Amino acid sequence: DLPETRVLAIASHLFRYVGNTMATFVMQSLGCEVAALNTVQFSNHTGYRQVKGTETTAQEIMDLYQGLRQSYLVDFDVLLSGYAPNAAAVRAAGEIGLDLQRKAKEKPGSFFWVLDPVMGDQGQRYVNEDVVPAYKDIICHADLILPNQFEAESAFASRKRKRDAESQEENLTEAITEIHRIYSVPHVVVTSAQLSNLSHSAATPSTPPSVLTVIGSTVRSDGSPRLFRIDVPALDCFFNGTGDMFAALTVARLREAVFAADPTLRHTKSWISPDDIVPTSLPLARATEKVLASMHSVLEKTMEARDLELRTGNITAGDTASDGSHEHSASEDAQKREHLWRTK
Ligand code: PLP
Ligand code: PXL
Repeated sequence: DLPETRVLAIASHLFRYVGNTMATFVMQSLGCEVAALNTVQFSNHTGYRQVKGTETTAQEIMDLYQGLRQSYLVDFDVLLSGYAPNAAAVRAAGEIGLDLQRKAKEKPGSFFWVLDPVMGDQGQRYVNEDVVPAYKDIICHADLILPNQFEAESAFASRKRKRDAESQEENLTEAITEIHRIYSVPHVVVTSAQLSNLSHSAATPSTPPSVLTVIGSTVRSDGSPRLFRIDVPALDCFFNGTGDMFAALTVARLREAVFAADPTLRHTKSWISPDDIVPTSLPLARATEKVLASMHSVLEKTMEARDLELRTGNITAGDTASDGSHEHSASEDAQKREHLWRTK
């Protein structure tokens, strides 16, 4: 019996489950009302060797938002902002977030901004250099940010990272503490990290680690972090769009966790304020546990489907409709497609 959750999702439109294509589907599946404002329309994510399509200019993003506003269509409970193709688009998303916050001022707690600062992964930045300072300028307005390990450590941590394996968790908790302190972001989740000091993981470049770590925190009123850590089994497969799925699941699950923690909120439509949270039932931690459970079961099925597709060209088990020649070319396509992004 949750109240309706209206989400404005600002991210990329792609033709597979990445970006807003992923986020919209996931949030709608979990009962949210989603309005998608697409920052690009691309044939595929930018990790492939070629991309076709168009970027939405910052001016066009603002125009679309102004249109929504002038038609009284901006009664959003949540803003989820993800991939933006350049610094101007990041700033446009920032202005929209600020405007929605201003609008919600009379009803404190009625609006929540989840910001996924999409900049890179696995040690590599895949957006222009000037996108990084653009995010640094806007994250102070967000309620929750969802960097991965690379984004948290390379963009938002001011202190030098320690290189030894034992310090990896410390690097992350320091980065989170700084995100609270310097950027005043009340809630942070580092969506995936590989801590090579875990005894049961063999994290070398050639063997993937068997464990992924998620570390998050909700700030206390004295500014200190209230940290939690969750380890999940890592699958031996590289996925695209996992960050987007994580963000979308978080919107839905956090909303549920907040309302479960305090049933009186059901009627006031309020979001979390960092101060009225009991540590043992931190809604952010409870939501993240659910997010990771969903991630794991979806990704396990995705991996099985991929293996089957590579072998036979069939996408789902039990699909026997296609004839042999068709199967052959479909599996060739799947192999070529993988090759395109793996060899970049
Ligand atoms: N892969 C798995 C199995 C995960 O559970 C997660 C997040 O929890 C990710 C990847 C997230 O990856 P990223 O945020 O770097 O896209
Ligand atoms: O999953 C992040 C993402 C979203 N949108 C586009 C991307 C990427 C990552 O490469 O290229 C267009």
